[in-house]
Amino acid sequence: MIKSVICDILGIKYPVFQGGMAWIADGGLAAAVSNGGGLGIIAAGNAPGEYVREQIKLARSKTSSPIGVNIMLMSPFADDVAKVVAEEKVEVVTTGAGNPSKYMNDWKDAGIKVIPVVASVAMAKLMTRLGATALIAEGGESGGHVGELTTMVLVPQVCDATTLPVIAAGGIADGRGVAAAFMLGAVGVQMGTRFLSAVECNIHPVYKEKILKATDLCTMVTGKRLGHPVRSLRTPFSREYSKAEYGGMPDDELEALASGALRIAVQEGDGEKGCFLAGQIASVVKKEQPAAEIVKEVVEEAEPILRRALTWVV
Ligand code: TUI
Repeated sequence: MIKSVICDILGIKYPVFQGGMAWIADGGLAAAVSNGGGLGIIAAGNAPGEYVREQIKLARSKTSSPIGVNIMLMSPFADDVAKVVAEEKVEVVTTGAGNPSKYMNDWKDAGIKVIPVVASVAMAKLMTRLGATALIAEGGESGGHVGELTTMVLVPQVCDATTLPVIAAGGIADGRGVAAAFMLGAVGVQMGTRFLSAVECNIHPVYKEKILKATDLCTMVTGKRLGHPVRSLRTPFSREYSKAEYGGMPDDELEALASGALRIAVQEGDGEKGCFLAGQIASVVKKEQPAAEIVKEVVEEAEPILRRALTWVV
């Protein structure tokens, strides 16, 4: 049994968070993960506050365990969602793709535990100073919005820069990743790509199939030119976007090309027009299974790996 300080702080059984994947992580998935002893997280993505309120209520109707909401800070509705999470008093708020400083006091006043995603040491130090509960150090192996650094180098440097508990994310999808995260100083993990295969993950069957068939080199990063690098599966869409990006397409046309592509992947499974966000570890995701089973399995796999590592210490 692996238990860490983050389990005690949040009142969860296993130190496993489910990443707040935009358009994907709804109240149903979050509740399934929380019922399995992890921390289920509803993704606000680009949705308005009332959508998030509905999903919080849905999750609450399915679980009495703690849940989280992820706020994507580039969203035009970020202020709106920030208010809703305080009103609904969710146990945990995670943030991504930006700096949540302006919301921290309101959330803390509402008794919410704030766990920002950081992609640099500077952001880790700032969030520590502003009173975050813990930090998620997410490396660029992850799907979706990515920073510059890999998990391997980010996690130890963030651990050195903060006294807060650190959750590792990016490139973790099984027990080996969990064990490695603990070796780097983390006290928990966040996984996104692995939960795409969950029974309770409501994505188009084509999306799930693409994840189960993925190989090591099947993702790429687009969007660097506009300052929003995003990792997704190599598809006709991502290749076309990349060509346009490096071929000098004007910014507004480039943005129009991307708009709606996440929704199209998730809801329509359209391999031509969809943007299928996925991390570099997708190929270790082998089968569809209940979310609760995923949570338990990765932790149980990690335990003998950590024990075996110690046998090499003489
Ligand atoms: O947020 C994510 N991953 C995401 S968000 C998303 S939705 C989206 N839609 C369209 C365009 C772009 C995104 C899909 N995937 N991960 C957490 C994360 N946050 N990774 C890296 C960061 C990050 C980066 C910079 C956090 C803070 C930061 O600070 C910059 C600053 O403001 O100083």
